[in-house]
Amino acid sequence: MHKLAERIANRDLRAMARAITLVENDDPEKLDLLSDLFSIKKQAHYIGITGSPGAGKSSLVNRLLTHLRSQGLTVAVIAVDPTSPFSGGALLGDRVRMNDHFTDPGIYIRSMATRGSLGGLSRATKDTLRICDAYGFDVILVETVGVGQSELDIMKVVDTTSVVLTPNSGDVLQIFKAGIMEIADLFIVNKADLPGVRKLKTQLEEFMMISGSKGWQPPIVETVSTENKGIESLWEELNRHNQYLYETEQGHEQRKQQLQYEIYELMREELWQDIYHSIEQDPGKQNQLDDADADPYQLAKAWLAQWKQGGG
Ligand SMILES: Nc1nc2c(ncn2[C@@H]2O[C@H](COP(=O)(O)OP(=O)(O)OP(=O)(O)O)[C@@H](O)[C@H]2O)c(=O)[nH]1
Ligand SMILES: [Mg+2]
Repeated sequence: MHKLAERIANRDLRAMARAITLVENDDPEKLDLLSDLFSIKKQAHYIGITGSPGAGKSSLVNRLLTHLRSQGLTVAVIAVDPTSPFSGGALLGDRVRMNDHFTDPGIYIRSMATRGSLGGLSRATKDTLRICDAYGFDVILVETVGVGQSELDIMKVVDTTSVVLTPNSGDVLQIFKAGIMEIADLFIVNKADLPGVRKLKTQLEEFMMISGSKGWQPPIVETVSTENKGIESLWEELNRHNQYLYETEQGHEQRKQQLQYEIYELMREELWQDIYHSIEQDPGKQNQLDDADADPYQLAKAWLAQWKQGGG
């Protein structure tokens, strides 16, 4: 077993942080380490929380943390900011709010950085979830800012995707356009203390009808995170979805598809790494790029053929 995996199995927090960095940096040992960790993971509940900037995601995460800790559950929070190459920015703001939790060993908070990882941010996020799972966290929350394509990809790696909306924000249309409607397992109407809740819910229901059903009817939960309202119902619904995933035929089917998607992604990444490095290390190929009239179709075909010949 990989040294780091052994240490993580023994609940060494620094080893866990080290493993996450290794994943972010596309270390060659990555797959071996992750495979070892996979064998000791417990099956934590991976929960994604996405939504427009300022919708109240961090406040909700904060409230959920307190609620889950009161039930004796341990929680890891992964903050992902796809718009920033280094991340950090979003977390800095969150740090202030999540301060009360920093000394609690049952809580781990970390922001994800891309650092040009070839596998992309969603891949690194999934691996990070697995690492936290192997360490033994019961629940892992992934907070991501925005409702675009990168958030969509990140949400594909969690078990339960929750989308935070606020009244009178125009969020619904944006979410619908981005295709997030189809993958949402739960809608959180936060800031339910503000006017326009009923209208928002009606809109949501209409869009859900257009988007069609996937066997699971996404519930709509109202919360006021500033007043700690609706957090218990939110947790109940999140749990209900987890049960759906593990205890129903459709849930099983959904997990199977997710597994297949993951294997394809891993294979794609490995393959691409291999091709990429073989090209980068070949000065002849770099020279070919100097030709202003270089035909990209021909070159792609030729380089691929050479890579295959080279035992790729
Ligand atoms: N009225 C009201 N304000 C809220 C509620 N929840 C959060 N807020 C406020 O909304 C603002 C944004 O909250 P955050 O939790 O930082 O939102 P966020 O979605 O994490 O924001 P980003 O990470 O920047 O995208 C803060 O000023 C909160 O106090 C709520 O239920 N009602
Ligand atoms: Mg936030």
